[in-house]
Amino acid sequence: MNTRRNFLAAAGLLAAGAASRAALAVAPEPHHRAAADTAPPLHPGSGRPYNPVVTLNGWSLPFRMNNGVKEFHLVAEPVEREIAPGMVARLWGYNGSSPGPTIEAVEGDRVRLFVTNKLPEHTTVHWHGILLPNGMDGVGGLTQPQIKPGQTYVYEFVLNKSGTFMYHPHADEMVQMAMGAMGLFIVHPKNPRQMAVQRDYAFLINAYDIDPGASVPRVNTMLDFNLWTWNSRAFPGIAPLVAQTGERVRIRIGNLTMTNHPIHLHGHVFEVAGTDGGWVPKTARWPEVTVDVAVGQMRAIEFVADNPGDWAFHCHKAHHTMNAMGHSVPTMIGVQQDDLTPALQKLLPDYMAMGSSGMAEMAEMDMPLPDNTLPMMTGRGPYGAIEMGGMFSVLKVRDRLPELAAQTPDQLAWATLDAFGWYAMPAGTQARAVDAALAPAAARDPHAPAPTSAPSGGASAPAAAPQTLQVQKPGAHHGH
Ligand SMILES: [Cu+2]
Repeated sequence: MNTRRNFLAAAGLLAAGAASRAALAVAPEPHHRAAADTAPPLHPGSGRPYNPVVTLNGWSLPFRMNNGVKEFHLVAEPVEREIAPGMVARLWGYNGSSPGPTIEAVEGDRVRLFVTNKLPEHTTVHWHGILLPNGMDGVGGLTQPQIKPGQTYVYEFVLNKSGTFMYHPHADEMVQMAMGAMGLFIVHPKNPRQMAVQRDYAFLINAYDIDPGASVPRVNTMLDFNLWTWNSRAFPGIAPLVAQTGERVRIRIGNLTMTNHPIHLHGHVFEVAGTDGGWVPKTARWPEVTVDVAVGQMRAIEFVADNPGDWAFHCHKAHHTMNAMGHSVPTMIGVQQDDLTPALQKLLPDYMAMGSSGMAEMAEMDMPLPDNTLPMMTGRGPYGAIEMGGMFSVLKVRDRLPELAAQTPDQLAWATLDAFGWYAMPAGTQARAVDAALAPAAARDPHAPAPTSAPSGGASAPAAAPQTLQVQKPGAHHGH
């Protein structure tokens, strides 16, 4: 008991250091979770009250109170992560998952974080965005010795600011983050009524370069990643976000990739309510439909879910809403491949001509893929293939959440995409096919030169335009 008290006293004063055997004896038993579904929000059983977040396809790390200190135990280790059904990646993470579990605490809390290294190389943990004593910053070589394999270190500091933060190694950083070692660190306001929302979602943006058929990321990739993920999940593996009409929704986003991601929400206008530095004063917010989250940044967006429907929510870099593909795929639009296909199929029986009129056909094709490989574009909605992959999900807003109406909002938060079906559009509110003759003629710039009959492209010119573009009649009224 004496040893323990001495350790606890010392921990507050010293920089992060290797935990003694006595210290390890008091470290909380580490919690593990390997499942990739969304865990229910973890309501605190002790400590200050707060409204827990829902981590998309993730979970929050249970803690214990020890003489007023909130104690967590992270274990850095190799993990297996299902990126989406049909593909499992071998990554590095914490406590059984990549990303590691979300750490939730409250402004004013003193936290004690034990870190055990079960990776094959040394590591550290940097608490990204949190203001703390220099010795707790987790930069291997600069503020502490590296945590060698098998060692346990302890970090301890007081959280003096609420907001959305992250944790990740600051040791062999490029490799360890390319392998998926990272997590969210949420600090809730001391007053649970401050900044209260009905739904509080959180996820990290990450990216991997995993060859088709492989399961271990290439760790030397700088920019040319091929799997664009949220919480190490790609569409259709990313959980939907759910809200009831009128609810205030917060989505917290942290970016630990090597590039920026313009995150775009359909059907709603949001405000950036939180940045790296904390909360944005209400008077300083402006309306947005896309928020660019730069490398190393955190953003919390907020909006009232006032528009029922199944709304796309995705990164607006188009190649980030696709799964792994060869970058050397040539552009084939307009190329007639009919003659080539039989010849090539003699050599490559699985060969399919693709891309002559775009790539949409690929979403419907049953292409032969190597094992453990996701289709480039996938996911099915009520009207067919969604033709998406990567960083794409759906915000499902309903006036009433029928099948689950008896449950609490908290319980609804982790509902899956098919838990309550697709949005039924009210009559007359959906785009539909019509007879082209009913449409007004397309307006044309009167000063533009008349289109020539023979395109200059010669043999490789695109095939005839689709029928719908040929309805313009001479003398018809030109739109204005
Ligand atoms: Cu992106």
